[in-house]
Amino acid sequence: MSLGAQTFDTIIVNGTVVTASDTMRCDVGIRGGRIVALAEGLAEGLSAGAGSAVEIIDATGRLVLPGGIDSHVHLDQPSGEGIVMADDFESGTRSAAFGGNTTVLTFCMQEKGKGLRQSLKDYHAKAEGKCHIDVGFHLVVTEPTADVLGQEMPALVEDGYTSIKVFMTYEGLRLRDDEILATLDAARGCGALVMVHCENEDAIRYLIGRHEAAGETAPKFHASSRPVAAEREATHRALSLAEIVDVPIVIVHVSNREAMEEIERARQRGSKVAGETCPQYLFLTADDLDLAGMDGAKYVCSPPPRDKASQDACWDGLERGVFDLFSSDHCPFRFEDDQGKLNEKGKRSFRWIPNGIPGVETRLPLLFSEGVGKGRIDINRFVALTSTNHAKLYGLYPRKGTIAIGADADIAIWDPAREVVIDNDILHHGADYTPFAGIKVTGWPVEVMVRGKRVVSNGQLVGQAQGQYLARDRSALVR
Ligand code: DUC
Ligand code: ZN
Ligand code: ZN
Repeated sequence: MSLGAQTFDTIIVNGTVVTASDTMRCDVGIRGGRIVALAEGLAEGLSAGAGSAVEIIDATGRLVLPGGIDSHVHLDQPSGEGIVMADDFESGTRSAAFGGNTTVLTFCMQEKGKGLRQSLKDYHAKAEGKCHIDVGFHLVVTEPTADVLGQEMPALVEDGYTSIKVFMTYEGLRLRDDEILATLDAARGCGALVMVHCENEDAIRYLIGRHEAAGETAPKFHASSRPVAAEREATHRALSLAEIVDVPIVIVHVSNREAMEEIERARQRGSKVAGETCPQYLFLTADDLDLAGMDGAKYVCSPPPRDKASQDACWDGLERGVFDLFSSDHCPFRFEDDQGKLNEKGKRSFRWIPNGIPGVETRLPLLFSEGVGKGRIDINRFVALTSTNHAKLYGLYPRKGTIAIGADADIAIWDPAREVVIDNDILHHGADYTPFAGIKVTGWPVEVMVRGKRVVSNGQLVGQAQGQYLARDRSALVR
């Protein structure tokens, strides 16, 4: 068959193309930023030499995957008095690109006293012109007033902001049960997908107070002040509240088996629930918070990493389909910094250590190496967990999250044999450490393109910051 009439800007040849459902040997033809052909022999008769208008990328021995979509990333977010997040939209999306990602969904916090629109305006200004990959925003509802729920949220969903997050913990952010119900009910009305951070704030506040009264202020007490039961109870409550108003939800950053069981039980009752876990729950434990001096502060995040049995449970959940999403929950703070982990108050008590760790660049290699490489999941499930399911759940599919005719040419080419020891020096985020230092992985993304334009090539950032804001459809889970 002649493909003579076809013209391409770029052809990826000789690679193994992988989607959430298929693995195939074919070339990928790209034109105008989109995938326009998947076939053998697309470059026959063309040469990559000077004068050829077509860029030919030889992917011999490599995997050609949809670019990663990390749907849980915090960038340039206000984080409390005197605390500064380590990544803005420039450094955060740069780091994400080097880690094989082509889209990140970040959080827009509703500032107290402001509406959602005003907060969004601020976040668009922070992101404008700075992003190396495509970006969307989840809305964090902190003040669910009648105006926010009745007017702003439905209008914003129509405008493409189709997901929101609510917190059950952190004084100042947490919503009470009636507020959560009202938010879920409003989301049901307009088709927004609600993500819930499930931890029982009252129990945590009590335990923090008890630790401090006993003089137990080291970083390791962050973990014991936020026990599994506090996450399990809140997970159960969030699922029950969603059931009461009959609306799908996403339980984010699940850290242990008991919370997983709550998700499974809700599904058995007929609820539509998506589950997310993150690298920290597979690769870290509470022992990491118990390092000498203040080093444990590097691992302070919420929910905290648990024990080995919980790690095994989370792997099991990835294998069995309890989890739909594997996200980084990238929420970076510098360690040696009085505006970061080691702020003055943080040195006095774990209560003041900012919660969150960097991980947007290491998410994919960690799961590829320990998941696919060790035979726990296959490569198609890897693609589903790290890209396709994020696109489907957050209204980007089929434009994003797959390699198919008509999709954006968002592609990561992987060297499946490259061995890398993770070290902060090789990463591109703004943090001064990585909690995953020392882990040896096999498999690394070597070329990354967004809408057909290379962003990372041969270990270098190339081109200008051309990431775009993504207006999104409603979630496949609410449709
Ligand atoms: N929740 C998140 O989702 N990210 C970082 C901190 C937190 O509590
Ligand atoms: Zn959270
Ligand atoms: Zn988060």
